[in-house]
Amino acid sequence: MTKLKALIFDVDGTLAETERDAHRVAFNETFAAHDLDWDWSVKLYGDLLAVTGGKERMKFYAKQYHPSDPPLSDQYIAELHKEKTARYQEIITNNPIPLRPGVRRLIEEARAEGIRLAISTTTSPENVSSLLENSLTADAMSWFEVVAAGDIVEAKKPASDIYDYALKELKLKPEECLAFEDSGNGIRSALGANIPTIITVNDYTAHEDFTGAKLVLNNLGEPDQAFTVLAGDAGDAKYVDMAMLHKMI
Ligand code: XBP
Ligand code: MG
Repeated sequence: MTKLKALIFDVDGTLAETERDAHRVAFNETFAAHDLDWDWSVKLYGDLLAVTGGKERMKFYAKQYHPSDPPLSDQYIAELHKEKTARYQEIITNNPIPLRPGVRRLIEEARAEGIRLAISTTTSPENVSSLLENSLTADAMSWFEVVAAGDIVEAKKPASDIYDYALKELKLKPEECLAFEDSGNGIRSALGANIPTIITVNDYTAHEDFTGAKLVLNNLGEPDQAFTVLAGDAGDAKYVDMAMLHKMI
């Protein structure tokens, strides 16, 4: 029997609902500050999430939605993104975004058991630390042995590179880990690295294809707030805890 050794968490949409009210707002504030006639509505942003990575998303948007405008240089996109990143951090520091149900409980339980923790995300590393320090605990970065984030790999999710990198750094086999994701791009990335994956959906991702997931849930649940199983078999469990995860793997 394989022993579960590490949990690897996606960030945006999985640990916290950061996209609509933090990333999106930071993009829009940056566009306005640069007199760019771009405004990403809640609905449009949902469509744009198909492209992972802020720089990649802006490039895609410019090409698809403003095809006759002169193309923006990589340098200008990088400048916009740097500013967007600073604005994002300001937003989540001033108004911390709560962790999703069950996230803190599961992470604390895993730590207490000596289960290793890692992050695998498309967003920039400084955004990960801002979120975790503001929404989990001040020294949260020391809780995660590996933070695989942003441009550390060339190809972002749905490519498996970021999970391959996390596995390499953890020196673990994929079957010794479990990944937690919220999106179709995320699960393709994790499964591409052969890591069993649990999905917690959100409003932006609920309609996506989660073929191959161990479980698809509305959230991780809490002892007094059972999860809803959308696909897969959770047995008798009503919320995700370490006992349930050890049985699953
Ligand atoms: C989600 C993303 C990110 C964020 C924006 O990452 O695709 O691009 O929307 O962050 P994940 P950046 O779900 O993998 O955590 O602007 O820093 O890319
Ligand atoms: Mg995500």
